[in-house]
Amino acid sequence: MGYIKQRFAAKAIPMAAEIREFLKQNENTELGTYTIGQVYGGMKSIKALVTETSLLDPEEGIRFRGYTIPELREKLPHLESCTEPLPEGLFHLLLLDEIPNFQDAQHIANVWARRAIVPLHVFKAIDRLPRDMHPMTQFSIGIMAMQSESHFAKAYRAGLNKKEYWDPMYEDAMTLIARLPRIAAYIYRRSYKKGKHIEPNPELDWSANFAHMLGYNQPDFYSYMRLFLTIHADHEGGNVSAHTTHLVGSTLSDAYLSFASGMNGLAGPLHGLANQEVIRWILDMKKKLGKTALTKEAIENYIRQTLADGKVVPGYGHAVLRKTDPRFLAQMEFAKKHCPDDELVNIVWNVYEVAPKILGETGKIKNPWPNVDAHSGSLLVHYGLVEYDFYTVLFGVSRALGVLASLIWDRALGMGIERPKSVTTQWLKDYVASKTVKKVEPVIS
Ligand code: CMX
Repeated sequence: MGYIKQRFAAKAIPMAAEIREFLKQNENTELGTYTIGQVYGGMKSIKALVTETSLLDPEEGIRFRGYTIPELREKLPHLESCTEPLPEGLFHLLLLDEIPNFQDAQHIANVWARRAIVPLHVFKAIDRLPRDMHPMTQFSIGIMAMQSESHFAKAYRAGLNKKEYWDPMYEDAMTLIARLPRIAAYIYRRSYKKGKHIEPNPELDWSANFAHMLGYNQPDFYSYMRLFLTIHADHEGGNVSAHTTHLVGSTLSDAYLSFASGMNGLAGPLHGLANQEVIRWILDMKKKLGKTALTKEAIENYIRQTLADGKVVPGYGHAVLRKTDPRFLAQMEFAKKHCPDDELVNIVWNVYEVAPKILGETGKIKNPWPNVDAHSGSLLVHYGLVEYDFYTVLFGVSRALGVLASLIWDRALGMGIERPKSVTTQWLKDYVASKTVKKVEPVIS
């Protein structure tokens, strides 16, 4: 057994016993309350999931295993040539709840490098798809094509004891993470670079090798990819990509089936697709305003027009956050250091100056502040990666780290199949009519 896996087993087996004991004492303890509005409104703020890898505070933003984004940038191991953290180290933290040293991160990098070879049939499956099919659809199909390799599915069929479920789930998750950059880069090169593929460079870390296979070898772009792949990895368990992966996994679907489902959720414009939508929106604004200078006033008018047209301003708002997303701020800090004069980056900053006030004035948007997706596209364009339909795939590669670490934990802790109760509108009307109902303030935390 590899040493990361051994350390995982040493933590997970006692924790499963601890949770069983905790449940014996607290199974019937009441946990909050919720309203009919929340039931219709996407279950927001209802505490109904357990996810160990991260926790989101509406005011402060995400903490990965207790650490904020600035703390992670400071504490996670990095290469001598780069101050941004290695996502390999972040994965160690998410899985084991321990800040790794450089050797630990290197160990994970080596495991992923050894497993990175993608079976030929996966490339063949992708090659049969139309080149202009959206990259997220190709990505999901590529992940599904790898499912034939699932250790979990084979072991389950052979009659695996439920106490052992986590073990093949761990193997599948590690292999899947190892291969995602190659699949993503393959899709990018076939869609946009006439199928001229680039072989991996085993000398490079996971992020830099990914950038290299995409065809971008600037050291600063390597740094940005390390930051990008770290900050997009996890956002507690209720967001659509994390929740879908967990939900599908709760049926004992393997890591490939579960993660592909999560990616189909990430591909929606209200979730991960927003990173492409932001750049599309900014480029449209530039085109429509033509020769008009992009003053703050012109941007303000464009935002008002977007709202008047009944569209969302992409990259703004959040279901949980109520302040500027620290993942936006981390990218802003990166851009101030590396490309403060870039045109699109400056437009993003100008939008940030005017949009929150206008969105706030609508009186209905609960969070007028930017989220992670508001900044990433401008940096990607800066480094030459202009094909914005591809941006959500980058998000997806990163998201694998969080949701697959959680899936391994789900199997180790014996999380049950998800099956919340649904009711009809008539049931709710009868309920309201039959009782003296109490109205409560929805809890936003
Ligand atoms: N532009 C215009 N309207 C917005 C808005 C925005 N950026 N954000 C919210 N609203 C609207 C909602 O559509 C909703 O309108 P209706 O009442 O007419 O349906 C109203 O304001 C209230 O919404 P909310 O409670 O503030 O926000 P939700 O929790 O329902 O939705 C989110 C959250 C992110 C989907 C929403 O803010 C949005 O659509 N933002 C733009 C898309 C985006 O950036 N998504 C990425 C999120 C981060 C990620 O997952 O990657």
